[in-house]
Amino acid sequence: MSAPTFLEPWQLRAAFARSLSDMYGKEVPAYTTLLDVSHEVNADFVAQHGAEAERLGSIARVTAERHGAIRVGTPTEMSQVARIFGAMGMFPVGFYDLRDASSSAVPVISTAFRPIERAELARNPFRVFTSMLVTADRRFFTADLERRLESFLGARTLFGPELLALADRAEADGGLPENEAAEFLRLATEAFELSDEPVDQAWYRELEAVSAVAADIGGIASTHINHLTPRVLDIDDLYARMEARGITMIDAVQGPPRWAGPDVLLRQTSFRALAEPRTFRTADGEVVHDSLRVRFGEVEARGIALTREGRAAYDAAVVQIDEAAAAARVEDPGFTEAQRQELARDVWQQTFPTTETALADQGLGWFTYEVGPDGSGVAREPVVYEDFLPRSAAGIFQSNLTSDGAKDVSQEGTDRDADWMAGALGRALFDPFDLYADQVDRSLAGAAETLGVDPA
Ligand code: OOG
Ligand code: NI
Repeated sequence: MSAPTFLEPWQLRAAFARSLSDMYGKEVPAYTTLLDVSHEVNADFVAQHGAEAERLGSIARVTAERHGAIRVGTPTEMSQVARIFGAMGMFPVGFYDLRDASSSAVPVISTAFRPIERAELARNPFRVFTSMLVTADRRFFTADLERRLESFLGARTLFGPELLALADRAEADGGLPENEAAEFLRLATEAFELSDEPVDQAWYRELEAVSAVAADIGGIASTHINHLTPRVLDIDDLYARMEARGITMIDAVQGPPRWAGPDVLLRQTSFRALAEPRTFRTADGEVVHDSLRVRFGEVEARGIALTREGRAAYDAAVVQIDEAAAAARVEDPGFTEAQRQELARDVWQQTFPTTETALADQGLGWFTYEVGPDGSGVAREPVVYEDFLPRSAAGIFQSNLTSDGAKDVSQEGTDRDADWMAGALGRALFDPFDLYADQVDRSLAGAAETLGVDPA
């Protein structure tokens, strides 16, 4: 008899990504169409570009690659999520404050759970953008509404004791035996299914008037995966193919424009999923069937990670593009999205160099250095961006909302920062720039050792 198999964190992570993907495909059929089209795009891209296509991740990695998005209500729920993902070798990276990133009402702060080691990322880079409601923010919630929200959230259980116990055990033991692993994965997947429990209609509508995101998080007694995003090697090709299939995409790809130089950071686009059935309980106890549009389909293309300097240049370019587009719109109210993209490309050309070599030489992008197998020659490899962009995230939240909600700008917002988030999580919050720098340093040290030279 063979010894029972033991699943390591990365195996739990890969299996969980697959299990969520199967579940989400059943719940949101358009997601399956998106996966089909993504596979076509990637296969064609690899056929056209050969080995060059795999510089930012092997095709095996890219094919399995997904990010998910979930939303919770309280620091306690956030810390439980951290335990579940901790079991899968996923750790909180980065702090995103989406309350100010847009004019619409998105009363959340977020982090992303993901693997942090290079080898772990190569095995399976599954990441989950995780947002939590800021119920204390007076621009969104009155003291009375905050109190009722807290009491509603405090009374619900998103993750049962059995799931959390298995998560803790996996994290402590570095994995789980086969049977426990199967149970852990089943319970974890189930925790993110869309529930068909009737929703208190008055409560849901009251929160929705403030923010659709607040209603989605705090109006129901369970949580669900909001979207699951595959990665493609050519997002413009994907966009065109989805439209050709009759699926209407949002009117732009978010993030950097398409241009002739190296792709950096993250480009994303999405489409609205069909309305899903939801059961409500009215004030007089009647159960009514209605539908809700909350979830959607999203897809992304990943580029080279930028250094702090590169990122500052990116942020400045975004502001410059916005200002120029706003001015152009005043001048000509018929200013189109195509014209805006043209403008973005111009700003881009003035900001970023057109070659990877220049991106490396100017210290704008991260690159690792590998000594060739014969000990001669050092190859420079781009580091792929593993994180998110606050502005695109806010855009993704927003483009799929049915109403803007109501934000009282006369009120002061509540201070929230990375330290506060680490406290809520009950564990260290990693800084993405430190992680990229670390990857690069290690590659330099390794290369220096192989060559027998001083890394400095
Ligand atoms: C998360 C939105 C952010 C992304 O890809 O930027 C996100 C959400 O809708 O909960 O997933
Ligand atoms: Ni997303």
